[in-house]
Amino acid sequence: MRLLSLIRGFLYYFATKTDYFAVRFTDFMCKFVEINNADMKLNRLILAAVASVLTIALDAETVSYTVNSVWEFRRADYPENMWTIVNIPHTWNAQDTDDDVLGYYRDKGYYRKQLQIPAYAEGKRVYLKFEGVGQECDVFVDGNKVVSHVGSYTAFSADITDFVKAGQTCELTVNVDNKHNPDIPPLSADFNFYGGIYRDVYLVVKEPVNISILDRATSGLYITTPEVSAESAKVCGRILLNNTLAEKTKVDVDYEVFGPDGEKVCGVTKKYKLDPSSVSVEFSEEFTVASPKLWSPDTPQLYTLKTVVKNPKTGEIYDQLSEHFGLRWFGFDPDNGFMLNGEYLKLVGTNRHQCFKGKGWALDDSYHVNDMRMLKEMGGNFLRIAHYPQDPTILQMCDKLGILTSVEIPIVNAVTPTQAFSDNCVMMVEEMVKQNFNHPSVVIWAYMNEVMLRLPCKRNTPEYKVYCDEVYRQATRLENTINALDPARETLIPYHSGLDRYEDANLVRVPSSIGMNYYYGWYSKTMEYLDVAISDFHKKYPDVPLLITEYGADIDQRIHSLTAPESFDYSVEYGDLFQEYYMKTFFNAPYVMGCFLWNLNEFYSEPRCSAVPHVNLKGVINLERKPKNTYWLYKANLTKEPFVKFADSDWTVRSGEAADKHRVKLYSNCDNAKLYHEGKLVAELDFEWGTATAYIPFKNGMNQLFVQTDKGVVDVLNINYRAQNPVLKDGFSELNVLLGSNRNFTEPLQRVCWVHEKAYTPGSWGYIGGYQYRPKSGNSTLPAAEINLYDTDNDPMYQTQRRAIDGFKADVPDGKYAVYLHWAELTKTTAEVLAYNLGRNSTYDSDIDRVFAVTVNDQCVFENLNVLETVGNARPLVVKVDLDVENGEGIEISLKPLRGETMLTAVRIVKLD
Ligand code: GCB
Ligand code: CA
Repeated sequence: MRLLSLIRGFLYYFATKTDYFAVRFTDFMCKFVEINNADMKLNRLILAAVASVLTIALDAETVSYTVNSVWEFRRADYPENMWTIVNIPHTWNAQDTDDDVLGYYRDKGYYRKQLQIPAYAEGKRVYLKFEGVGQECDVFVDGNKVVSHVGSYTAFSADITDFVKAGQTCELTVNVDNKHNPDIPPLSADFNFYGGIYRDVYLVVKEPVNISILDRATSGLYITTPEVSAESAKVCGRILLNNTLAEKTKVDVDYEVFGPDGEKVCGVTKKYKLDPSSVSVEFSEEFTVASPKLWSPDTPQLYTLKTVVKNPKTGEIYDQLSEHFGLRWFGFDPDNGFMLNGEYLKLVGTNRHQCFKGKGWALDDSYHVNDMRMLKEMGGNFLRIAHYPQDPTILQMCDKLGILTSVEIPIVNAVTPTQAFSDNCVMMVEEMVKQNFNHPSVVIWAYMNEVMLRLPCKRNTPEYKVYCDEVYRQATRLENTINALDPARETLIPYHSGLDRYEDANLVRVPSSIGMNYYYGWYSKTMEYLDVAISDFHKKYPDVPLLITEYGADIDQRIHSLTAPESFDYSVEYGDLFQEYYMKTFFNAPYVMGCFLWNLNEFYSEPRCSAVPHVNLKGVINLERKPKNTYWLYKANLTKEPFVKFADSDWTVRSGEAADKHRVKLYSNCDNAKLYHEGKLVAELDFEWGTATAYIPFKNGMNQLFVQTDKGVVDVLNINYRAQNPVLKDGFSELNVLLGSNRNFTEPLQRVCWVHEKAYTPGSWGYIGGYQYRPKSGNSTLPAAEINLYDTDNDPMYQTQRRAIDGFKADVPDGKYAVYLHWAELTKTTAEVLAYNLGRNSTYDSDIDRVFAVTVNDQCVFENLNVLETVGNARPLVVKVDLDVENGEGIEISLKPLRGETMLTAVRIVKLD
């Protein structure tokens, strides 16, 4: 009882204090109730308290809060009683998209929840709002279907008033299906299609006369800024009202515009009449704002339009809503760039996928917030929200931080030539445009990513012509829909590098700008071809604004290639070459309106089999949001506040030969810096394009690197260096060599440093005979196999091998040793052929028949080893051999072929004494 009256007192105080506090506090209380949902008794007590007070205080307010906690979930293929408790955001694919089994569950899943309807909902309207469910669903309240929705990336709402009772509990069920459906985009894509209720679910309680949330689940207030200049701006507010009463109703609507500092700029009260039982009736009002404070990435100042719907006689408030908007104008100058508020602004930023390590898409808001902060801190002023609309938090953050955006519907790779597919796309466009309408950060609506990539037939066939016509028809329909809904923004279609196919489909002049996704130097050709591609495009279409909607290289931060970095080795060094080249090219070309890195974050893509299987490694931050070098490269070139950062700062345990000089690379926006090694000045460096590099020897053990720039900022990096003496005499401890590989690989957990192979020379170590295995790919060969290794996270260790190898020798000193021999066969793979891999899909021998004998010093370890038979394909076989080395004999591993060629994957030699 004491607790109750305390709550009552609090509520009453806040509720009577101001409207604002009442809403906030109710919101808080309801969330509190939600969290304690499991505790029914406490729940009911609090609800009663909330209800008894809030009927007085809150009958003027919309109450809207998430009902995410304590749902029950069951996969349709599980036994009927196999319900588990889950919280929203939830997906049923978090694990099976990242395991060793190809494929993931794409079928039905059921959710249910005991939903409490607050007592204060008596006499009011009750709604549900879902921010996103993958990908089709039906929603029921106590068995009554209240709404269905198609598509994973947009919100929907339902009026459930007629199916619920205030103060009582109802059963909310959501039947979800994420099966492939040819009429729902995306049909295929380089990301996973997670099933489940993976974004927030809201319960909304409103007065019978209210601002409608039933128009495509928007807030019910659309704001346009048809004219903006430095002197003045025209602002138009369109409000949608519901009258659920059986009689005609008159309302007063107060419109008030507030400036970025909260000052009231203008306002007016309007009188409207609403017919009985009318839904989403539209009214609009225009304002003029003098000397507007313009919104831009440097000054993301937000105005607010507040609307209050009132009873004209009593002044009682029915509903109220405040929405942010920004005042800015923009457009393209195809020769010189994007213009914002009359000034050129090079758009530089990233794309983004909505997933995180171990979680798939089921992310709460804080993940979205953090990603946008990281983009802003990198200096990015643009986010291409590819390939689908994302959580509302993303655009809220972009408005607030000053990040321009494009938003896209999820057509990827291809279209289905059906009316149903086209209709669904039109519906998605409508939802996308309406739901994201008020955000000043949005300047482009986009659709159809690389839609000519997965052709259903050969080019230059009659079927191809039909497909091209269909793509054109669907594209123009989408373009017209967008222009009718929102003529104020630009439009965009992103292409892959096969421009001629888009010309075949007549797509070049459908949208107001073109995006190119370029991967020269990754999937095709050499990176220098980029220059040719962009200048050819601009020459051919001088009046078409060109944006670089994607470019990137997969990088695994554990892999370094010191001698010969190349594409598909996933090395940090190749990534650096690629990214520096691309950045300079785009920054030097004024006709490139913008360039958007693919991608902000690494992301899951189940069929991929690269250095980290199931993951696309092109993120400039990894799956856990640790920045890679490219992130710092951009920060150095885009931001002003002085900073300096060591490259490869996560590579803290390294190995190599004592005489090696090591790349010490720096990123900074300063002019120059002094580099110290163990307290001694070792280099004075000038930064160019934000980078500077020194080559210095490391000593065995800890090496402290310290840098200070002309602006006084500093960075420190401690490297634990495990020197292998070329002549393995003194202080030998261990040697870890990857055969058939030019890569170094550091296991982050065990901190074992694997180094690339070399040929044996007396007094040192290395392989004897054989060749590096390079799997064939469409246009050449690859440095490593694109095969997912079972039962290990150290896939890169096993994706290379040396074949026809006679042996491996290391002239180590006498003593006790453990010698670990690693093998893995890399044969047939069941992986799907990746469309976006262009010519880079690798092929493997399916008929490997390999038997060989292995001896270590004179000890026969295997008389006839058949790795494939022993452990199967793509599985590590690790054998530890104990050894006493005497009389300066060193270690010699010999392999003798019995059938086929010999093969060795890796060797680790550890001195035990
Ligand atoms: C593309 C696609 C994107 C892929 C990317 C890649 O062109 O638009 O969805 O993830 O290439 O990494 O291959
Ligand atoms: Ca799987």
